Amino acid sequence: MISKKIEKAINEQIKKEEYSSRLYLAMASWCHANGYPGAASFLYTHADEERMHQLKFVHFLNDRGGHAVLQNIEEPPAEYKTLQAIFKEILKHEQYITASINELYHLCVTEKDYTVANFLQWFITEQVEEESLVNGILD
Ligand code: OFO
Repeated sequence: MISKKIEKAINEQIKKEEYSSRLYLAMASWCHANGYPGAASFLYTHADEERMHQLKFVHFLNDRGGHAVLQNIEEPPAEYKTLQAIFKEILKHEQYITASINELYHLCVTEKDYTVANFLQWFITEQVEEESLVNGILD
């Protein structure tokens, strides 16, 4: 069983993963429409990966006796200045997601929910890879 506090925090994370997917889809669409097919293809795939992250949380929360609830999601920007600006924005967003996962992990340890903490290990490793990938592209 999962505490209400952790359930609420996971639902917040579900919202953030859904936003990530929509943000990268909006960026993919801009790249596609503005003559950057390679970046568009990369970002379409990345948007799918974020949706997979969202689903991982949804399944886990429901499996643990909680209830994954979808929330309102703000509209991602439709216009971008340059391709480099897009990837700078992605890096900033991924750093924000890393901080959010770390906060969630901290909450689980504080609440002594080691099952959720263990589940979050996958995301902690994933964030190292994602930040490194985007940093590499920017370089
Ligand atoms: Fe990009 O890792 Fe999920 O949000």
